[in-house]
Amino acid sequence: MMITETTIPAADLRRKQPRFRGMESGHRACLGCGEALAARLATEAAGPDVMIANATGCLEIFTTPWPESAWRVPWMHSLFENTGAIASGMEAALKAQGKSTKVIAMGGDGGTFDIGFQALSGMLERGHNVLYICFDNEAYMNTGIQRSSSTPHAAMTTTSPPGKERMGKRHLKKDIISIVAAHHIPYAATASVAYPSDIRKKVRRAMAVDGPTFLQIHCPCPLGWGFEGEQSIDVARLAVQTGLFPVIELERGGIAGAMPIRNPRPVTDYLKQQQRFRHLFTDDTRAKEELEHIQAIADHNIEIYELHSENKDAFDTEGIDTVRRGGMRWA
Ligand SMILES: Cc1ncc(C[n+]2csc(CCOP(=O)(O)OP(=O)(O)O)c2C)c(N)n1
Ligand code: SF4
Ligand SMILES: [Mg+2]
Repeated sequence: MMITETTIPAADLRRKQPRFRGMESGHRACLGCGEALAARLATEAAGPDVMIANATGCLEIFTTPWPESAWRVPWMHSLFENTGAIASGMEAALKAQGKSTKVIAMGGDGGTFDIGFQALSGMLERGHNVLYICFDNEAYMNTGIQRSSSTPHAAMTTTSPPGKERMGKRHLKKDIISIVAAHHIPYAATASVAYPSDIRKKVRRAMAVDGPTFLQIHCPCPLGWGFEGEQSIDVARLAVQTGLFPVIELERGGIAGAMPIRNPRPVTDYLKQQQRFRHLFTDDTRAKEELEHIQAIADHNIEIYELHSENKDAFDTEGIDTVRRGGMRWA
């Protein structure tokens, strides 16, 4: 067929043909849910030729209230503890049928750092061709905000309340990306909902790898962290800009890239936005010490990943595309 000149402007064409959406709107997530945004961005970037295994958790619950579903791709609910095993089986079955459909496993931090960790480790070690995405909102949100091994030090949850004994969670956030990278998988990365083009780039990169890949996306939870839904992106961005959530890439266990921080912000800028840290802004004598401790954690991250950017960089925390209030800013 001859392609003839069209009178429809390209912008109109783009509007008439919206890009692929693996997860539709109209689900039941809270307003400003970081996890919902991250899942939408990731499935958009992955495209239609995927199958998803999704662990129990908020994402699974708010997208599939029987008999409805927000998913436009084949999707299966797995248990908390076996997402890695289910995804491995799906991949093996597709391979046996000679199909190239990519399997994506999805889980919250509880389902990934804690309960599903054994199956995840096995999946990575056996080299399955699966992209595992962890939506890290730093607690077991779906069951009422219990602490997980991803909950940051000093955060208040229903099972780590501040009191006489301690100021919120006593332990440190588990360094899951290093543990995953220690499996020497081809590609592992962290990302944040504040930087959507970075998420898309990393999903596409992982999709192109024939082997296990892992993406940890930092997803603020307005309900569990205690802030208004409209602040989600600001809070997510501050986690990166303070150094508390380093955005990095690893290949075969070694650091392959990092998003530099142009103007590192004090951790208090991030913490004071959230009710889960409100006990650190009281006249309790332990509060100052905890704030210093958290600042030391951020400084350590900046040092070990060499995140301080001395010059303007197109891909640093100020240069790269981010979501600003009132709409997207695209390069
Ligand atoms: C083995 C097991 N333990 C506990 C539960 C109850 N449970 C369902 S969802 C959930 C919280 C999920 O937390 P996370 O994985 O971090 O996902 P989020 O809801 O925060 O997105 C829990 C504890 C379960 N379904 N299975
Ligand atoms: S509780 Fe948190 S993670 Fe769950 S739907 Fe609401 S905002 Fe999202
Ligand atoms: Mg969680």
